[in-house]
Amino acid sequence: MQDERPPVAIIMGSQSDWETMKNAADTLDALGVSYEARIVSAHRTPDRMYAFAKGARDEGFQVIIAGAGGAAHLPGMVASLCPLPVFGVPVQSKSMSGLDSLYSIVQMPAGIPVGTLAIGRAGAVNAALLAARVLAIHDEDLADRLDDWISSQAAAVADYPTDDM
Ligand code: RP5
Repeated sequence: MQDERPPVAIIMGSQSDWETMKNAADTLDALGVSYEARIVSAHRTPDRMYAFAKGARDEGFQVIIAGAGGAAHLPGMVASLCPLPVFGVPVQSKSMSGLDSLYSIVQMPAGIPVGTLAIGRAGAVNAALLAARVLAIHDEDLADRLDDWISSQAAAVADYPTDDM
C-alpha cells in the first residue's frame, strides 16, 4: 500500500554523513513524520543511486532530503532523474569546511531544481522542516504539529541572556 510508505526519503552519500543527516531524522521524528534513511552514493554506488531515483516516486516517497559532502553530486543527480522535490544538505567537509559541498549542490543549471540548505546541522534541520511544510499542505494534523513546534521553539528562547549556560 503506497499510503503506508514513509513520505520522506533521507539519503546520504556515506555513513560519515549520518552524524549530520541524523538531525533531519530527529526533526522529522519530533514532528511525527515518517521517513526512511539510506546510503546512496553518486560516486561509489551509481547504480544504486539510479535505481533509487528512478523508483522513488513509485516507492511512495513524496520528498527527498539528500545530504553529501565534498564533490557533492548526489542531490543534483537525484533531482535530474526524479520528479520529486529534492532538498540538498551540504555536509561540512574537513578540507574546505563544507564550502565545496555547498557550491557543488547550489550551482545547479536552470531546469534541474535542488532546494539548497545551509551547511551542516542547520541545513539538515531546515531540510526536514521544509519537507514537513510541503507535506503539511495536504495534511492539517501535520500543519498543527508544525505550529506547535514553532510555538515551542519561541517559548524556549529566554527574554534575557544569562551567565548560567
Ligand atoms: C561524499 O564524500 C559523502 O557524501 C561524504 O560526505 C564524503 C566523504 O565520504 P567518506 O569518505 O567519509 O565515506 O561522497
